[in-house]
Amino acid sequence: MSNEILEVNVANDELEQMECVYEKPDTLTDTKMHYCPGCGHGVAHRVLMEVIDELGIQEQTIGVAPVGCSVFAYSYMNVDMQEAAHGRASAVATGIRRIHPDKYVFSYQGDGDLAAIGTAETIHTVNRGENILVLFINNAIYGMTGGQMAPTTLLGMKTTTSPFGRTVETAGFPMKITEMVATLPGAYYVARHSVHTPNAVRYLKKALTKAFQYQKEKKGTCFIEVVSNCPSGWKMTPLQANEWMEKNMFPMYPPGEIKVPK
Ligand SMILES: Cc1ncc(C[n+]2csc(CCOP(=O)(O)OP(=O)(O)O)c2C)c(N)n1
Repeated sequence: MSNEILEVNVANDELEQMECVYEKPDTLTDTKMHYCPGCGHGVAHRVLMEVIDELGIQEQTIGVAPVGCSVFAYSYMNVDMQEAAHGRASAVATGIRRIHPDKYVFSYQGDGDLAAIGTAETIHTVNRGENILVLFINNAIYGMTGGQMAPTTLLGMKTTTSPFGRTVETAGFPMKITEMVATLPGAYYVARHSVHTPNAVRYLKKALTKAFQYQKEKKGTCFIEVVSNCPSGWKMTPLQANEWMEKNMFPMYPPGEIKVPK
């Protein structure tokens, strides 16, 4: 239920008697998000910002968001933010972290961004072991531009540019870029989680907390994938999208820790 509906239906004195079960952290602004109902981006934003809030590093954190559905992340995330050109977020984050070695720096990137136009930047950033967190939101399509096929699109998956389903013959195999970067020596911590259940959120929060700790210790690149949904692009209800994601995305992109420090 949105705040607007709450304000209309519930009188102020009734509201005062209600128990507050959740408060938005200071690290999220009051700006209403533009995301579609059920989209994982909004939850991923909240989880990331909750962790930054709990670690007390709001003033020391700088985020980089490129083009994609999360292009307005700077309006929602109440930390210093820098926009990057499509695919270039990890390169921009590299520059920021090198200039500010004592700040916490993250990039927040979609799969079209990170695994298509930004493949080179992604691989070289991790290979150099840059002390940043790369947060990779994989919804298997280009969400913002209308649901085109991405490198992460599943075989047989219908998108606006693969209306009969992705085939190996024309588009190759789904790219498991998270497993690929885990093979690079610069990758210190690599994990894959999701945000579609409370339990999944708990795992992601733990992973993000570790990543910021490792970044403080200058251990190298931390890379966390969030397998996410796109109800609008997949043309499903939010519930159907989450069920479809579990059934179809998880076999290809299984949640769990992929590379952990020895
Ligand atoms: C250099 C450049 N090429 C292409 C585009 C068009 N474009 C904008 S967003 C986008 C896809 C974003 O998809 P993804 O990174 O998966 O994020 P999502 O929207 O799904 O969260 C594309 C191709 C652009 N803005 N700039």
